[in-house]
Amino acid sequence: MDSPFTDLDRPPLREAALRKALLVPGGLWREVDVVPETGSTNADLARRAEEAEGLVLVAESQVAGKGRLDRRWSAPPRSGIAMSVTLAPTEVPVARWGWLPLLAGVAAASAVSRVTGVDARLKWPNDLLVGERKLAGILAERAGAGVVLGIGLNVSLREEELPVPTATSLALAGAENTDRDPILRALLRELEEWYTRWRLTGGDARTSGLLTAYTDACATIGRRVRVELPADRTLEGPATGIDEDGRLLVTTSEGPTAVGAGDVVHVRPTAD
Ligand code: BT5
Repeated sequence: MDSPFTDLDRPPLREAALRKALLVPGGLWREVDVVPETGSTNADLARRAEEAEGLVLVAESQVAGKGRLDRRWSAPPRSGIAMSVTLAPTEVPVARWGWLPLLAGVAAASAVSRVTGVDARLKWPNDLLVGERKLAGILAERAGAGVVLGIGLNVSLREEELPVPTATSLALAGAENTDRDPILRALLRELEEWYTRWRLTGGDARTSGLLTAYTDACATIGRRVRVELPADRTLEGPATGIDEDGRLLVTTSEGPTAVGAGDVVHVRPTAD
């Protein structure tokens, strides 16, 4: 399975073509590297966070892929996209940086829909779902003066390869196209477009159009949810929207409460 030639359905990414398409004058992306294997692309870029924004690192295989809160992200080599980028929106107040993982979700859902025809919904804060199953996860971590934003997207995984039964892949969701090169290109272009728009408004989700785009794609808003917080605390009630800092608004018996991604262990829909 480890040779690039044994699985013809999983050709390697074409680094030179990706660079040619993405590294354009005046663009956000400054460097695009594709490595055959690493521990975690987020960890690698966190070590280089002070260098510049616009660094892109993609791994064909991750052996210590990170989720949030010490959880793991795992997928077979070349079965998906494991990518991180550095961003430093210094003109945006830090409180609003909570929008970055949400922004990445909007960009990823839009790229996936355009290239593969698969309609993914967003589960606040950071998951792309098809039905109730997870197609992609996003991890934003503060590093240096900015943020490392990582995205893991399942592309060609077969049912028996899924790391957890709650996962899915583009192939399993009936994608028209499972070629990773155009998916990755679209993902980085959408990310650049949304990031630039958001940043130019000083991180204003309303005027940048991000709030509307997120709300339209979000499967969490309008549902009753149970939010698990650290130390066994929970909140329960209808999720009614997202505030200006990207926090989920939940109406509990004590009134409206805003929950930040950093506070959450799990958000689950509950039966009414
Ligand atoms: C996430 O965490 O969903 C964020 C995942 C971010 C992964 C990317 S890959 C590139 C970059 N470099 C990294 O090291 N990380 C980022 P969380 O919400 O905590 O979800 C983690 C949970 O998702 C795990 O505990 C599993 O239950 C499940 N999971 C693991 N691998 C999965 C997969 N391939 N597909 C779907 N679910 C998965």
